[in-house]
Amino acid sequence: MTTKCGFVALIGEPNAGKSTLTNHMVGAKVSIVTHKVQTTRARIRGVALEGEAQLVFVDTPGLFRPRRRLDRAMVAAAWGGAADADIIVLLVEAHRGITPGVETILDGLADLPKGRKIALAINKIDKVEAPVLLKLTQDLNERYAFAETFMISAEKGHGTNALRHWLAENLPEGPWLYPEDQIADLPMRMLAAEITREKLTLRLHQELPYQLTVETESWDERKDGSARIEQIIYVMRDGHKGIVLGKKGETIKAISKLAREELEEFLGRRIHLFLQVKVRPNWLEEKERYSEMGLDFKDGN
Ligand SMILES: Nc1nc2c(ncn2[C@@H]2O[C@H](COP(=O)(O)OP(=O)(O)OP(=O)(O)O)[C@@H](O)[C@H]2O)c(=O)[nH]1
Ligand SMILES: [Mg+2]
Repeated sequence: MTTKCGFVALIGEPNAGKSTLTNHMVGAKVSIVTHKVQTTRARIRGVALEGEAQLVFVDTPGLFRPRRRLDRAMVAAAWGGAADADIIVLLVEAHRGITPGVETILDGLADLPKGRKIALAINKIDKVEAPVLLKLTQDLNERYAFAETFMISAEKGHGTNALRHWLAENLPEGPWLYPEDQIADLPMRMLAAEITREKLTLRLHQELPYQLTVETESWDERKDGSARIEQIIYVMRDGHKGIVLGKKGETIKAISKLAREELEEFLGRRIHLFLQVKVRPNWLEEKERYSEMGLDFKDGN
């Protein structure tokens, strides 16, 4: 029996559906998803099996024009993920088409190390009519010679089987990198922090989600099988702290409840979650914050 194994990097503009596709392929939520752009901040690996092939999906931060140190580190992580992968899948949103952002990414493909297969996945096909799709497929393939084009809906699962089969066929032969039952390789404390950040991002408005970060401070196993988890939410201003806490602490209470429920479901046991908000005006310039996020501080210089 010959096994296959390799890395499949999913790249694209923010909001293209990379994390949704990762979760769909893995069959579990390993990467957080929101309707807002720039949700994913670091590379998240999710593992899927297809016949004799182990597909290691690398969900990446969206590619956009970076302004801050954090943005630059995110974009560097995304291109780095592509450069290290065996196969790259570029996700383009069907209803948005070839935006200036997509143009920039298409230009960037030329700079990747040679020898990688690059496929195109037009996502969110549930939002457009067939003629639009055919035209977009044509236009994109004129701009870059993709190894293959797929039309998918990551959310509804349309077209994803064909993509999975093709990926499995095109991965190199080799031993599996992960045990059969492993679906992610993000440390649990990071995954737990991500879940809380997802709830914060969904609940808070405007720029606030982009100006905070969540870290798991402690994780204690208890005799009764439950775990006590303490997390810190770093914000940049006193005013932000007030908003995160909400009137009489209502906001943080609601966020904490949602995060705890999701953690309990994911881990299949009781969790005691304690959230604390700290004002840290300069966290975006602190090296330790980046390593906690799984990003390289240098990349943001
Ligand atoms: N209608 C529709 N919505 C989708 C589809 N795939 C993803 N979405 C939605 O698009 C939004 C963004 O999805 P994400 O998976 O977070 O996108 P992403 O590319 O990981 O975004 P970043 O992490 O910000 O780069 C979410 O609201 C998803 O529910 C799809 O096939 N159809
Ligand atoms: Mg994402």
